Amino acid sequence: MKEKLEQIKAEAIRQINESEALDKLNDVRVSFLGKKGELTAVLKGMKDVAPEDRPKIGQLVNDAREEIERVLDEARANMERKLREAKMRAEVIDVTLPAQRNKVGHRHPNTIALEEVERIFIGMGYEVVEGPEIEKDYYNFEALNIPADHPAKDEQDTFYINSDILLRTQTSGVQVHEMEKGKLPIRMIAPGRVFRADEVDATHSPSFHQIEGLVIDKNITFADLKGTLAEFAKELFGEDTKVKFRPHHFPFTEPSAEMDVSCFKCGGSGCRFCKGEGWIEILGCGMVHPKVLRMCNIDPEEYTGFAFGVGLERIALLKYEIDDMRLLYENDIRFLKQF
Ligand code: 2NL
Repeated sequence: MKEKLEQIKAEAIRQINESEALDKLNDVRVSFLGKKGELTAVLKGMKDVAPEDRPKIGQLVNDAREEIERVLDEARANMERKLREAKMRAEVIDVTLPAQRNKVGHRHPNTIALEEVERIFIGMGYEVVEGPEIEKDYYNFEALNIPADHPAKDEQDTFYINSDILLRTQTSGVQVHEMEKGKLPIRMIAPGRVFRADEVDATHSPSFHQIEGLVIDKNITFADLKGTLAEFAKELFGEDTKVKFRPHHFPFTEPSAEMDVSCFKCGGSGCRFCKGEGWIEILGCGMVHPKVLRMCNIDPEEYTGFAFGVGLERIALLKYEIDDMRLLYENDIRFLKQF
């Protein structure tokens, strides 16, 4: 009996030492100490032992049980300690590591260009004013000396909501509203989205952005227009930028002009960027037509003014050397993050 107990004990200890996980240890506990375990079987066999030997054998069984339990507990404690240590090593936090940076988005090239233009004009004392994208025919056309039969009002170019209301084709309406308020002088720019029924291609979109500017005061002349826009061009494209004005026609200004800037790539000698011209067309401008002033209750004998309009996408494409306007609307992050 004693030998049998020694054998059981040795086998239990051997299995304990071989166990690599806590559940294996538990299996060993069950198979030796459990209700149907080997030691329990020995106790059940006591009825075959001579009564005088029973206490001794009982003592031996208990000793074996205690020994196995002790080895089991020791093994479990060991295993748990090792697991804890491994966990500590795996979860170690190095507080000296740099923090993970938050990914910050990018401003759209249109926004960068707009904020640049706004910065320049705010610096010259202008106010930035916004207005409705859905506008009355009167504010978009009529008040700007574009009468009912003018080709600019063609159904093909304009999104009409009804015969009286449309998606604005220019932001001039914002300036008409401002003039109607009767607070003079005015120095403002009106940036915003405008709409034309144009086919999409590399330089056209049915929805794009315009920045118009308006100055109304006493004694404003074409010299003020030239000086202001020359300064704007220098700030936007560089100190060496030259400007030239070509006569043009707009219904809302008289005289009218288009302004070119010397090519900021080649300085004016002609290159691929300016198509060998040396000049790049940048905006339209002119002295506010007396009819427009009168329609806004401003006396053209007392006040004069100049106005201009520039395409925001055109500036963004030029400034960042983008050759297709559609890239501005696709919102591909790989494109946007370059600016
Ligand atoms: C262009 C350039 C221009 C204006 C816009 C304007 C606004 C008022 C009065 C007079 Cl309220 N003029 N805006 C003036 C000249 C040019 O835009 O290429 N437009 C088609």
